[in-house]
Amino acid sequence: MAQGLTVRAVHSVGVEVPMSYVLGTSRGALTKAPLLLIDLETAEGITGRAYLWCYMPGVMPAIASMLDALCEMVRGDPVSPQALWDKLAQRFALMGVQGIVRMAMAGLDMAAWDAVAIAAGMPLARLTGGAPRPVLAYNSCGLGLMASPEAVADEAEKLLARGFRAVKLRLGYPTVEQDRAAVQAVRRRIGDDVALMVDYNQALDEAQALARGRMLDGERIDWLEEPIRHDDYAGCARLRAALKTPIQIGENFSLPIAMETALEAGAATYVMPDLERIGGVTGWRRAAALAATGNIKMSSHLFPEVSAHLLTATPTCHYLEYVDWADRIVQDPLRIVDGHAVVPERAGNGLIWDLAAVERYRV
Ligand code: SMN
Ligand code: MG
Repeated sequence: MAQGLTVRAVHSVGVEVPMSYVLGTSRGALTKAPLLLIDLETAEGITGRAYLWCYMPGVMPAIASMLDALCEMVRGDPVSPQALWDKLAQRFALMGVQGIVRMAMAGLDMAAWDAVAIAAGMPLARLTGGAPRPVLAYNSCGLGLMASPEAVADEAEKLLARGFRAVKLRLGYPTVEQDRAAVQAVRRRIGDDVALMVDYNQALDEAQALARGRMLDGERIDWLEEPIRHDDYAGCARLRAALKTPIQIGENFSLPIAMETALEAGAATYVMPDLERIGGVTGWRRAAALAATGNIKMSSHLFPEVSAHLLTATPTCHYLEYVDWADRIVQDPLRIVDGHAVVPERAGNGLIWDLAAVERYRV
């Protein structure tokens, strides 16, 4: 029997975890994962957990302090994620539910859903209308911009361990020929049966995106991700009309309203919302409904542990983006078998901190 829960306290700890592969993006190289670990304590003794990916370690204290401010506003309230979201959105209406306000709210929301699932004795998948099952994943741990196409191909081959049948290559080299060389080197190495996605992280203008997209149209690419500015939906729609390769956007959708606007503009063949930008589990569920209505395939961005649960309840479920960045600080890292994520049967989202590791990587 599920208990009613009330918010008692929110604690957060920043860690910087070494990444197993350096990730060179068109927007800079990532070598360590700055994660803010969140514990939502309830008066009933159940603790909900979540983490935020903070992009740079310097902003973690600001997000932690934002979480403290949120906690002050909802201390003693029922742990009802929608009601907590609505109350905080109302309180922050003048400032705007954007940037780190929205990240902190999303982190609190994910932790609140975890607490509710634990209280209900169910995995988050089941609580949200899905069920634990293998979720098709692509290995996104590496394949950044590198010094030579052969180095990229070597890494692509390593990423096929554990049965992965899909990988994502970061592009945005200075020239179209270098992009093509990286794609062709990877394709030669992984063979024809492995799906290959590419991600520009918004590096191109529309004319460049058209030229590189035409090149990619000849290379059997499964999706072309964020070729141009993430919020240029008209530009994305024009690229989508001009190119054969599917256009993937969504990691930068700020709340479900942005996804709704993008879909209305015809900007995306596929979507891939990010839990800390779309509005936590609460925002994800609305995004999943929009994708279902539009019959648009939906993947996840980062946060594979929580996203895997939610994808089982997402009608147009496509791919889980798999990264191993939280593996070193959790007791049971998300398992991959045969290229699929194994959604744990344990109650909640499955995140339990390895406290010794948290101490080791604490900042
Ligand atoms: C990405 C963006 C930000 C951090 C890590 C990775 C990339 C992705 O755009 O889609 O994985
Ligand atoms: Mg991306």
